[in-house]
Amino acid sequence: MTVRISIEQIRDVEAELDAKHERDLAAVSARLTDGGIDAEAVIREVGRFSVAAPSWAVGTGGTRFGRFPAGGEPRTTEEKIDDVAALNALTGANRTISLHVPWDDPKDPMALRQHALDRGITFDAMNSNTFQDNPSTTGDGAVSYKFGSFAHADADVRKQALAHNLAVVDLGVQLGATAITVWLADGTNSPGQANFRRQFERVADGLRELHDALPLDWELYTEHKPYEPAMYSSVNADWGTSLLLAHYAGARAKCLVDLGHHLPNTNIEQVVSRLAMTGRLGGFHFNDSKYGDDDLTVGSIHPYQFFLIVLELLDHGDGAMPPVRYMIDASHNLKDPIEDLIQATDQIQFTIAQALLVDRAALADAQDANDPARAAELLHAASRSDVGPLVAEARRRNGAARSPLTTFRRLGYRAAMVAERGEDSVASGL
Ligand code: LRH
Ligand code: MN
Repeated sequence: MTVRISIEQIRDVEAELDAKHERDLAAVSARLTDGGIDAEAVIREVGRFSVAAPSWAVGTGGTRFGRFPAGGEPRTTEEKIDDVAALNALTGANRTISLHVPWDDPKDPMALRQHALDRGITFDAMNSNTFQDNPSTTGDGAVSYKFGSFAHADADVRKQALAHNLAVVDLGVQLGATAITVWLADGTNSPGQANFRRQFERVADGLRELHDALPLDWELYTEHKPYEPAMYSSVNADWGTSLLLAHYAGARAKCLVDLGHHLPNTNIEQVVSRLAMTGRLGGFHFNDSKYGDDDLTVGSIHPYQFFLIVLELLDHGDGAMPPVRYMIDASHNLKDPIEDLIQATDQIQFTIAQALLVDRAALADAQDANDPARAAELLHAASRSDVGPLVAEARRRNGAARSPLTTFRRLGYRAAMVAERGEDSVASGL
């Protein structure tokens, strides 16, 4: 495997952590065992978990007010895979990459597949793009997505949007992927601009055509979002609409929950519970937000909400993380993109370990006994636990780093990439 960060390098750099890690792990395991919790089971479940890295977030993100490249950014999809492989070497929990077409538009998919395989990386859900006019997605400019794609009043635009999505599926098949996520920017910017019902029906028809054309082992994910870039209405604005669209599209259509795609104060953990209950919870785009779709680091603003979301997932998975698609969807405007993905993955691993400490049987008893204080005590006991040594041990057993961000810096990966790729290399993406 030709990953630029090897297990040996990590072991060497982290050798000084061994003694303290052993002590901390023994102490935490003993405390949990006293509390009737199987620390080994927590370590195994954290070690089993993996979250896809978005190809569009290994470069620096920006806003309409500016973009400040980090230097040494990946210039090709191959280099993006190299960076995800380096990330995975450090976390042991980013074993897949999610591509976004045409930001990723490999000329030789089989060579790209081999490039990834040689680095222990496989391809997760593909992402189509009918929210920008790109020659390869608009039939060389034959159409424009300015007024939408699947929702567009013009059948030629809808046909082109379907053609683009089918091309993304075709590429995914060559890469070994088995799912496509469809996020549509389709909507309106002013009252009266379009008929809500006809927009919905056109999108539903388009998604059904796409669903029916999928290979039998594939799934389709509808991703809802209340606004942006549409500023008055979005066709797929919320989880209810997304569920309606999935039902309409077909049995292998499910809903993808991007945590940033909810209006302030939305109870996202309840949305997760509802979708899971219907069997149509397809996956996640993990991130965090303060105001809008800010694409900030997972758990950096609302860590307790994220804990409650993971707890709903464990409830749905009967004590384990259910087999849905986990992806990070973030935009790194100021932090080094790889460092931000390390912190996001670490926060997810940490939160899974904490949520696994919840005594779910006792919680159910407290709920049945209408004892909210007792219930809160059970959640607090878990969410206030230091599970760091368990997470570090899970990573160590995966051949990864116990202290991934410090080790990333000490290995000088970014400096090596700046030397190789240049100060001003820019990655395609947001
Ligand atoms: C839309 C979104 C979607 C992606 C894009 C990069 O806001 O969350 O998932 O296509 O970000
Ligand atoms: Mn998203």
